[in-house]
Amino acid sequence: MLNIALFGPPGAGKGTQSEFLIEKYNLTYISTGELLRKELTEGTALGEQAREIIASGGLVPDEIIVQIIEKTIAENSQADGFLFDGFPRTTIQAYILEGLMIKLNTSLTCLIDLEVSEKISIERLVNRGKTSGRSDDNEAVIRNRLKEYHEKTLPVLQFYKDKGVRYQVDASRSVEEVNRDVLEIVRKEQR
Ligand code: B4P
Repeated sequence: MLNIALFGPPGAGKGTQSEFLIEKYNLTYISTGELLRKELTEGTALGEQAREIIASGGLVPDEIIVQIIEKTIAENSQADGFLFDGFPRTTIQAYILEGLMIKLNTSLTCLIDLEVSEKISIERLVNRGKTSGRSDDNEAVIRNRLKEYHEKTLPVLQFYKDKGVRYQVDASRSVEEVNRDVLEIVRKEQR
């Protein structure tokens, strides 16, 4: 079973690279950001709990993320493999993912860390904000998302470095160049 996590700051290109990978490897796509936005659109109780936090650029509490992830994995327990986009984002979430993978008798194959500078993150997301309609795609909120990333998400890397499954990719290049490196990592890990 192939299980991949795409990691990186806001605007690194996680969503963009996910599209190539799910198509090529027939993976079940789990983007916590997308799942949360669906809850917001549907106006569920969970979505309402998350709305203000997302709009201000904070991280949604782990308890909410766990509910969403457990439900989505349970609904897709027969999947050939998973692609996690934007999860895990805290060390607690990394432990939770490990437990869920063990239950499925599998493990995370690789975590691909898409590295970009803050300058590029901000440029890409401000640009996307012109058309995305996302409440969190404006400069003040993006800066807060980056702050949260540095404080709460970056420490997750150590967890995967220790397990020997963390790979780095320079994500400041074109979509095609990044994609070539990402596919190369997955090809090697699949063996
Ligand atoms: P996400 O939806 O995950 O938002 P993100 O980190 O900004 O990633 P996104 O997928 O949108 O951007 P990408 O890197 O693909 O999360 C939103 C919010 O939900 C979080 O702030 C948080 O509040 C909450 N949340 C989600 N998951 C959570 C969790 N696990 N725990 C707690 N809270 C959670 O960048 C895309 C942009 O860059 C696009 O415009 C694209 O066109 C452009 N781009 C990509 N690659 C490019 C390239 N190579 N060159 C030029 N442009 C490129």
